[in-house]
Amino acid sequence: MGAVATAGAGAVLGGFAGAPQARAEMEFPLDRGDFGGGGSEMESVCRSENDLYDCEVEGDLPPDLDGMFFRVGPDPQYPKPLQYMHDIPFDGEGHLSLFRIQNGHVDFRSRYARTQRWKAQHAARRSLFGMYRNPFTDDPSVKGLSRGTANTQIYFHHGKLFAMKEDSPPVEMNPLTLETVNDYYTFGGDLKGQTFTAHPKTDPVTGEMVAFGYEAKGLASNDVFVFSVDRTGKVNWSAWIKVPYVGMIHDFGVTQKHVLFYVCPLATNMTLLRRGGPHFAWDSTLPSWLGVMHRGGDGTDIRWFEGPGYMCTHTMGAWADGEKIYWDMDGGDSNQFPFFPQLYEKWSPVKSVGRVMRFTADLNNRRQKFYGIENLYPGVSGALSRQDDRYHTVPYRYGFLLSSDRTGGSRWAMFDQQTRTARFYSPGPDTSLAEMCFVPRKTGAPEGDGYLIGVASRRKEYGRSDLILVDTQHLDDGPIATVKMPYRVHGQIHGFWVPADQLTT
Ligand code: V55
Ligand code: FE
Repeated sequence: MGAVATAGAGAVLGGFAGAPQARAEMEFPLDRGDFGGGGSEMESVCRSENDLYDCEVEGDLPPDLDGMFFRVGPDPQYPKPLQYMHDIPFDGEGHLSLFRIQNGHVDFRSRYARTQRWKAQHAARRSLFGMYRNPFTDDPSVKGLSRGTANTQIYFHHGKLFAMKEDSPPVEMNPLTLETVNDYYTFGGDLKGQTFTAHPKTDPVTGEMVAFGYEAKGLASNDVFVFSVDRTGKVNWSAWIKVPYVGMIHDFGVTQKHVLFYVCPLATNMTLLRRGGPHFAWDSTLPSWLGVMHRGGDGTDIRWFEGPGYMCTHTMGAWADGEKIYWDMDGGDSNQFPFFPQLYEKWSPVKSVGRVMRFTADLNNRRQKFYGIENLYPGVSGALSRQDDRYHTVPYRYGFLLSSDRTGGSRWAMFDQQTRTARFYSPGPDTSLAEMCFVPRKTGAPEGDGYLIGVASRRKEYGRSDLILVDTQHLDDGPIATVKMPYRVHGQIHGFWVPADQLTT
């Protein structure tokens, strides 16, 4: 996935002029940096939906491991019209895969989410949607359809599996067949906003799922809808808040008592949108804001703490001690998504390096204006923080990060927040790792006791994929099992593990 090099605001804003254009025939661009590029070339788009019953397994899968590992990522269904060929990699249609693990066997399946957008393009046999989150660039025929691609994360709650994109409501999928059940899920009509995050959180005490959506009253609106859903799927609390400025709010934090928002300078840019560009641009003149509100309230209590213009995307964990909140995220000093334009300066790879940060704010301190910042592991860089998902909203001990070593090789890091130490699984130089998920060893296993699961790409084999399982007690020993795929599976953003016993309870 190529990055668009940008010079300054003028060059950037000038670059996206033009209206959508119909094309008579479908040609796949050869340059993989172009949207939908590469066509049939290795390491380019995938597009093929696959079933593989009884995958080849090297090593031993734990015989009692029973569950589903889901992943999803953008996989362009069709190349874009020429003037949108340089769309960003986040705009491909959501392609899901499922590794069903049971009795030491693995069955693989992959399917596109049949979103409204996918169905319209399928019927037309071409791309109908223009730039990333830019409705001004769409073919007139798709007016009124959801633009959602369902390409970012999978989540499971009240017996339902959702595929999500933060600009639209979740898409409900059948967790065993990956058939699309509902292309616009609204929690029985109680999702009052038009959007839904890719990163809901589940409260392990109440079983509630807490979620939000930003730009919830339409394009570039400063409204956020925040709500919770009980174990049966009923919305049991909701509130509206407003953000200090409109920008990407990719993830959020939830404690037993609070909801936390982080607004950072990847700002929604109407000028860019009107000129046919992508949704966001990096505006280094802006600060970041950390908002804290109470769950169960009406949102008027939200308090915003100011901070430097960092870019943070993913929550490792969040909790509260009374009215003092603690929020761990990975983040960099500046823009981490170089394919979004920089308004004022050149993109800096050094400033974008991600570290694990701890943010704090104390609601009982009336004078606190700025949130507290601590760099927890200065020597470890990475992105895509995770935790043992059973510890959302409560104090936690173990965190995970897709890290890179000094040579740029990828590795999985496991942090012990109690001892402030990190351990690693490093696959060696010829493999790149995707984000990992934590899998509890069994129902009720202690925090962090289990496996890390995720996809490895073998660079010397044209990116052929293996699914690997590493024991968290023995990261150094390498995978206990490797599911050897005979091809490269489609790319992913996030993955999600669902234990089989959750399907029936
Ligand atoms: C992210 C991914 C997205 C997106 C916004 O990983 C943020 C962060 C795959 O799409 O639209
Ligand atoms: Fe994410």
